[in-house]
Amino acid sequence: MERKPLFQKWKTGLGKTRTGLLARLFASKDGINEAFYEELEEALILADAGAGVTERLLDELQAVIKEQKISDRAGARKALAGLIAKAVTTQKPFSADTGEAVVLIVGVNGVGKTTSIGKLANSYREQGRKIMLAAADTFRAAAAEQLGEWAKRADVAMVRHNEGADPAAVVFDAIASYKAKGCDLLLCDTAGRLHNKANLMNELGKIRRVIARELPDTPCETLLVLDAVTGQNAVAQARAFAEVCQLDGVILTKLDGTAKGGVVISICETLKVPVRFVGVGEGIDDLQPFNAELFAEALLGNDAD
Ligand SMILES: Nc1nc2c(ncn2[C@@H]2O[C@H](COP(=O)(O)OP(=O)(O)OP(=O)(O)O)[C@@H](O)[C@H]2O)c(=O)[nH]1
Ligand SMILES: [Mg+2]
Repeated sequence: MERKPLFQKWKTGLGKTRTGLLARLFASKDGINEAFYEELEEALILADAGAGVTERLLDELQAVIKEQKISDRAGARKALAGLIAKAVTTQKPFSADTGEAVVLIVGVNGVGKTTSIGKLANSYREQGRKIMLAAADTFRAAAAEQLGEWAKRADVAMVRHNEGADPAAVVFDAIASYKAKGCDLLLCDTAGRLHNKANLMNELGKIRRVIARELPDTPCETLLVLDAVTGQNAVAQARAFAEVCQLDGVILTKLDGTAKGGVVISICETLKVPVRFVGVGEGIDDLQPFNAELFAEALLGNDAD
């Protein structure tokens, strides 16, 4: 019952990827021949699944096709969707979904950190959670104002300091307010930069230490926000972040504006961390919890649903 609208959103969100080579390839009535594998390889590379992932998926698909004696492209699509879903599935639930949690949002400039926090705050508030936002991006002018706008729209509380303040001090005060108000989810915005690794490491390390000290029994996850439009560069960015801080998951934004949806597979495979949410637009409702099966089906352009 609920599946249809969500699936529609995914289909719209993955619009550019879907109407591309992958969808056309599987819609073809031709059988499974040499050209099929060649075109599939090209389509997966163009969707930014990455060379290594593409090669492995093709090998696995070939084995399944042989084993199950699949002879048409609809069957191949189903088999590939299963393989892709398996590659991007995580068994570990998102900590905020299982109880009280702190979520630290990191990522380079302009990827959609603040927007994603606004969407997350709204969605979890709608689910009955009590949210506190920490405006720990004290680096960029107007960053706190921007988060403040989202706090207003999402109808949640926020703690901020002045520009240039210590981000860890903002988080410290946000935790005090979080405790006083009886909140159960703290979302922390951070400054978007990676140009100075030592600084970033210090800043994030300090924030995590404050959280560990002030909320020792609350799980804390760091989510890296990546812009899907940047394709394989997003994977490189993720590697760079993984070098300086602990990463627990990814939010992949702007999936609505790119034909590079395959990058999801690449991120899961290379980083070994789950994609938790995907951004499919600029509106407050345009953030979806990541669903492996729906993603795989939408990516391959399954219009049967
Ligand atoms: N189309 C689309 N646009 C998005 C999405 N997520 C964010 N944006 C847009 O991306 C732009 C940057 O978003 P911000 O949330 O300010 O990004 P940020 O990472 O906080 O940026 P800095 O704080 O400057 O590092 C805004 O114009 C957002 O509306 C998405 O899923 N789809
Ligand atoms: Mg921001």
